[in-house]
Amino acid sequence: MKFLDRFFERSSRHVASTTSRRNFLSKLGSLMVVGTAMPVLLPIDRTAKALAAESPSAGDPGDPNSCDYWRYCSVDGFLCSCCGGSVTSCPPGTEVSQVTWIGTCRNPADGLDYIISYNDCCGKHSCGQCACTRNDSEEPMYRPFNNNDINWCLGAKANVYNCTVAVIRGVATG
Ligand code: ABN
Repeated sequence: MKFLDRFFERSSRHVASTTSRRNFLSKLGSLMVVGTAMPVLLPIDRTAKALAAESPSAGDPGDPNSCDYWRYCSVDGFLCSCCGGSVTSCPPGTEVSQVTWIGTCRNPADGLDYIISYNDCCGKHSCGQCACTRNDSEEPMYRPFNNNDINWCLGAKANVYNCTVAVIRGVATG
């Protein structure tokens, strides 16, 4: 019986100490501190912001069929939006290259810099429409890692180049 008394006393004390108002407030305080530190400590997924910029709206100004469209700041090739595809999708019958050229373009709507990948669409002869050569931050061919005059279809199943898409991959920070 003494054992049971002690057991129930201890459990009741434990429940009382862990459910007190002070304990609740201290836990809430800890959570708040951790919550404010989280964005600084953890890598943040900014895909939502990037996807918001994907939707054609006031947040994505300009004409995707024009070389002047903000996402094409570092493009070199035929725009898929003029070739039966769109700014983000390849024309039917072509496949997207997995190896690609990456640029950083400023969206005039929100002033943010976005990481854009310029994937080539492969498997059909050159589209020939809307040829664009903007090349922000591009460097000469003797620095191949910083040059975008490259047929990325050479890394795909079908090596024939058709056109280029411009896909937002994220928001550039720092
Ligand atoms: N990345 C566009 C491209 C394709 C073929 C040749 C030059 C540039």
